[in-house]
Amino acid sequence: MKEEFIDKYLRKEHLPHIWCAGCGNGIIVSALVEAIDSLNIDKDKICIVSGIGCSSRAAQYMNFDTIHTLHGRALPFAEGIKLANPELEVIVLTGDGDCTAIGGNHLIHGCRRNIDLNVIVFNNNIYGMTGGQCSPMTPLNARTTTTETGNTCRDFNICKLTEAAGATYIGRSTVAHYNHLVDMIRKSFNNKGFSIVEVLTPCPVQFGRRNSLKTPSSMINDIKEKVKSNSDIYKIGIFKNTREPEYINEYINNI
Ligand SMILES: Cc1ncc(C[n+]2csc(CCOP(=O)(O)OP(=O)(O)O)c2C)c(N)n1
Ligand code: SF4
Repeated sequence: MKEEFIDKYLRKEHLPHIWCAGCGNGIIVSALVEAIDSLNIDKDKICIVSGIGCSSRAAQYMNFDTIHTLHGRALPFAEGIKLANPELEVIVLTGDGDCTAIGGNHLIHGCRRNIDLNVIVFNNNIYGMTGGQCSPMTPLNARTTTTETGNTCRDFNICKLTEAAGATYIGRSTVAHYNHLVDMIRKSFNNKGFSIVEVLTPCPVQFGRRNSLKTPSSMINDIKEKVKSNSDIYKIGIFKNTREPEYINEYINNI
């Protein structure tokens, strides 16, 4: 991350961070602050909300108004904050487990309401913080501590899931495509409605070493290969960007 961004956007007193060497989480934080900086958004108009997990720790390191909430509950907290103060840009940082397992119901209803939030899903395909259990976004056949012989369940395609549920900005990028990632996040801020950016990111410690991807570089190469395969679940880009009635506007108009 650029030195000036560390001074401007991070809580240096909370560093060093807890993330393992080769974890992709720091790259996502860097892309997020770069997107915020490029849009010149007033720091006091931003609130960052996270759940629990390695990824959700990001909120603690960021020098904004932040709230590190409960596992799976970042979205209800964020919705409450946005309802109380619609002027705020509310950003949600969440892991694939946090967002689609325990928090999955909040996700689909947040999309259905089209409430104006910016959600960034750190998709490392696993529960990193708690020792590598299977998540709803663990690929078929992948080995985890709860699927030692290979995952027998299909994984969610979160972009399709949120499209069906009603989100109005949907994008996917990866930590191996940094400029693209900054762009996906930057564009999500222009949407007045529920925005979601899925970010494919490596967890070499809990996912990689169980799945023949022991080094961080092999994980990054694997992400690049998956993107090149152009299969539905690894395609990157914007999949939806539409203007539709937003929950708070509708609510206020109906009073
Ligand atoms: C109510 C509740 N259930 C379970 C947990 C334990 N827990 C903490 S983090 C986590 C999973 C984290 O996985 P993910 O959201 O994918 O984030 P990552 O650590 O991979 O970034 C779990 C199950 C908890 N803290 N609270
Ligand atoms: S366990 Fe995985 S997600 Fe958690 S900090 Fe380590 S590499 Fe990152």
